[in-house]
Amino acid sequence: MTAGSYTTSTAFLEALAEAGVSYLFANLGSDHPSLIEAYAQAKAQGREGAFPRLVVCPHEIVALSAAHAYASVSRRPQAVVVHVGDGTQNLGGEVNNAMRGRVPVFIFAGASPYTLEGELPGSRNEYIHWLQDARDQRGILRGFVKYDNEIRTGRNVKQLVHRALQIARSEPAGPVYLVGPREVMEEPLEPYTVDPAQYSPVAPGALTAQVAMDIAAALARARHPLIVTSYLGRNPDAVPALVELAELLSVGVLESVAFSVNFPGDHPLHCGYQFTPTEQHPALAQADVILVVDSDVPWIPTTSRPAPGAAIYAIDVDPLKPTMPMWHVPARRFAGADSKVALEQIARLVRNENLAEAAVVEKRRTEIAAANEARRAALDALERPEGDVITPRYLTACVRELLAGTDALVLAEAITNHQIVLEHLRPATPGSYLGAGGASLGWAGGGAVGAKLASSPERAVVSLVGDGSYLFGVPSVAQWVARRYGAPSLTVIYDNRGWAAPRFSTLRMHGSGAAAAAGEFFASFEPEADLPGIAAAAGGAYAATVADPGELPSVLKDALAVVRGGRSAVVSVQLPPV
Ligand SMILES: Cc1ncc(C[n+]2csc(CCOP(=O)(O)OP(=O)(O)O)c2C)c(N)n1
Ligand SMILES: [Mg+2]
Repeated sequence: MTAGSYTTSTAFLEALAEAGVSYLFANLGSDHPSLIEAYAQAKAQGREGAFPRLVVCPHEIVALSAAHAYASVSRRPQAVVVHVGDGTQNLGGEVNNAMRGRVPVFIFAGASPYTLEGELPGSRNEYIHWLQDARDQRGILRGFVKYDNEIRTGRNVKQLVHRALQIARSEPAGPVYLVGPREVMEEPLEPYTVDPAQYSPVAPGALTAQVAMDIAAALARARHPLIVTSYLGRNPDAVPALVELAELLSVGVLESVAFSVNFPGDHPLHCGYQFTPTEQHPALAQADVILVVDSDVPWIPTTSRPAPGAAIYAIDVDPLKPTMPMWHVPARRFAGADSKVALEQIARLVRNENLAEAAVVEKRRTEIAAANEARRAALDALERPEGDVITPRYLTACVRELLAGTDALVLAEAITNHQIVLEHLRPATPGSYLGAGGASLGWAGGGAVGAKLASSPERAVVSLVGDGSYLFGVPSVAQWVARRYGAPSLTVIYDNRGWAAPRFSTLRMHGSGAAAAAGEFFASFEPEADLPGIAAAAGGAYAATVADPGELPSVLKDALAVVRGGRSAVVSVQLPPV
């Protein structure tokens, strides 16, 4: 390879940067010499800015989680580079998180060279090239990405990158996957350009006039209207649209399985949060008209469901969810639309057609606000330790006090404590709270790195994670990357020394079974590893473990001060063990 040569890899990296990708979270291998060479040449030529910044991630889960969180916060797609089929498999369930979280991430993996005897530059020259050859590399991710393709020539690699990113960014946004064999990535090219403006994401969709009117009229006529949402707040600009509609008609809002701020947690019309309820939710039972907006799990029918006669309308960027083999909501109308656009349309109709009856709206507002105030007061009363034991509710209240009045972004991977975290944190600022959106644990470790890189230096990134989730996130790697790239964050471990979730699931199925009788759920981590110590060893983090409720506020305060000083901190908060 001569100095200054321009290859498929050069064009590939240029196209990513031209499309707005700032970071390439990379785990490299024998498939990437042309990428490494392209970076070195760009540096030698003073053209580094023409490529995304490369962040070395010694585990793929951290790379994808970082790209995912960066893209969520910045609302710009980010890229991940992994090693052939093996690195692709190491992405694991994080691809599911990116898909379910509807986050635009571009994943590239090299592929084993397809020539054996030096026929082309890039041909096999290491033993590993035989062993890494996979029968259907793209098939590994096909169930989890919106688009996959192979780069077959450098001559149109830019078009392919832009097309993949156009698909990734168009709603429902999601991951895309390209593979490129070594020979193709080494191919010499004449430099060329493609206009990224020709690959903009599909414009947001609106409701038809008829559907908008049907929904506006139904909400206005209802005695007990309710809005249920899960991920409308992925777009923070959609939150004011929901607030406006809710206030116009005094509609209560229930956040179900929320991984973003969809509605301000302190709003009088906020009817609470639900994840896996064990009882019927009163607002769902009472509602006669329900508008489900952007939700995968608006309720769990076996436990908590709407009344049989309720009129249900569903507006979603992804109304039928074909990526979920089984899914249904008994709605009388499904509409595919952007939630912000749709809610603004409905609110406009309510105003223009004078659909809101002032006396009814005011009476309902008072009733809902009173019920919600009572619910919050009952929760407030639970915000205390039980004797000398820290409870998850007390811990979350301490975190809320710690962050009050500061610019903070909370990442949540609190699992059985998800609902408690939201009930006591009550995040109100759009974009100030983020979860993976999917079902695979280990997101917050890398997520905190990506979120911090995407945030202003003043903004504190604070992860609230289960001890199991902390370990799934490969904390040694996440903390190393955080230090190396100057992305400090505070991690608070809801440390119950094990997995409460499978214990909970077993007891719900076999409450009086043998496992319950024996108290054996294979979920305990005793004797526990020194979880903060992992972060100290790998990333130089400030490490603390706290069991005394009285000490908790000051330990958290000290840890946050350390983070503000530029160093990560991990605090294990000892809760009652599983
Ligand atoms: C990658 C992955 N593996 C396994 C699971 C199954 N799982 C769901 S919750 C859970 C336990 C999580 O433990 P922790 O983070 O400590 O939260 P806790 O249950 O204690 O609240 C497990 C193992 C999963 N969701 N994802
Ligand atoms: Mg746990």
